[in-house]
Amino acid sequence: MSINQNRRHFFAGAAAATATAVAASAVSRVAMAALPEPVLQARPDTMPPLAPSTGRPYKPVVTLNGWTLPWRMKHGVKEFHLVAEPVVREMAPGFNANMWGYNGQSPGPTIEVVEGDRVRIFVTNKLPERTSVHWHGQRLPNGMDGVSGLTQPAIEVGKTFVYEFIARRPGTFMYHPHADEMTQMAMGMMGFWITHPKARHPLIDEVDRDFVFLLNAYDIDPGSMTPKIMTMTEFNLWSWNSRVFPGIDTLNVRKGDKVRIRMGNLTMTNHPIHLHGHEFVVTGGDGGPRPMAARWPEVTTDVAVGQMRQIEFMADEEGDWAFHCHKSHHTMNAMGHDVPTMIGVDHRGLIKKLQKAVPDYMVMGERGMADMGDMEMEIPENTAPMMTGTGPYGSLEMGGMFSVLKVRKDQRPGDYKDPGWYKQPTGTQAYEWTGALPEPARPGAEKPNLSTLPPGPATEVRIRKPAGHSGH
Ligand SMILES: [Cu+2]
Repeated sequence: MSINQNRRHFFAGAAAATATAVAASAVSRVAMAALPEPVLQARPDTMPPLAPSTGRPYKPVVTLNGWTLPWRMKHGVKEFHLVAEPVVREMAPGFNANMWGYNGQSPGPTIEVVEGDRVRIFVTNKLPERTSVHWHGQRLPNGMDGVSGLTQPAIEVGKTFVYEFIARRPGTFMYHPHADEMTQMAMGMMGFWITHPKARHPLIDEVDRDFVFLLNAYDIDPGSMTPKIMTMTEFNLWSWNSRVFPGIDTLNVRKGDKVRIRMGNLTMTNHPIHLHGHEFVVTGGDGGPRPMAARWPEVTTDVAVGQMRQIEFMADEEGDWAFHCHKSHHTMNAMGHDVPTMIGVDHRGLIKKLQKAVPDYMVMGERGMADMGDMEMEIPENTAPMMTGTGPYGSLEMGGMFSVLKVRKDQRPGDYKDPGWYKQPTGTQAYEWTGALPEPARPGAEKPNLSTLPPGPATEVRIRKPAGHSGH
């Protein structure tokens, strides 16, 4: 089947899914009462933590640009209802994407339970194709592992399946389909899962703030809305919870808070996540909490494909601290790949000639890429600017996997509101030197005398510059 035929089926399927949604509402109320009513979320904002109303108490997490799924307690079982369906996700203000997700958003809602809870999850498939849900990292009966074809038949379009197991070990987990995975994850189907410890755990500290998000990536051409599902490695949007900077909310904390950040990587490459101004320790991963002897201070931790990492630190330095992936092309939004390096090339004469033919023509990268930050160049509608976001001192020249940890002494406990930009106290900020500049001393005297060196073999050196970014 050609790609074009696939795409046609894809959209025909989407129409079929809408028809299914209408049909579902015709099901009798009695039949529907057997299932918890699915809760949908329309907004991409960071929702306040969801305090547990029933069951064992715990301190809830905060999902960056996301939310936690409410449950109902039925005869001592926590019941959740996930609906797999097409959604429109706002990836950044002014930039929407057609995705697949759960309960109105991509990623799906975070599921929070307590160690020892019996959990029942209803999964309704409103996608145009079959699916399943795999509970990544959990101890559970084999038949609940959600691998379609291996541990269960796939959930066909319009069907609802039930997963049920006891959350046996506390930790940081995620969920995603194990059916047509490349398509369904490229379309945004994934979510976070936290199992809180049932009592004080020697390796799990209590924290004041506990943030969670998934690392994900999409390939959406500038000006279009639907991810290219045939893409395997060459993604052009690097996101946290399907948001790109400046669409990613800041992490707002009180000075002196103990902070935990949990991340899971469902992209197809690794991400060295870097925090400014503080050292953190990696306190756990997919396999559970780390033994104390395996914890040491870091400022960057690499999160490999399919891994979860939880980091913890004391937020004891006030300010606005950058928090981002350290692969520099992951802090940029969609762009063309085949751009030569133009630094130092003076093409003023050429531009004039070109602008006669193409009035809007603009050269990229003559003084680096910083011009892209406050670019006036026209971009297609529904496109996230490549490097953007404005701080108190101008353009940040960032996109993609970038956010800010805001540490304030007057941020109230439990308050997650953005406190605005930090005002550096007088005398604590880099400033312009306006005095005289002395000639720098150059090490000219130590230059080797080339004429006294023995002649080397005559070798022709060819420099081949890398083209494209394969292998990142
Ligand atoms: Cu990255």
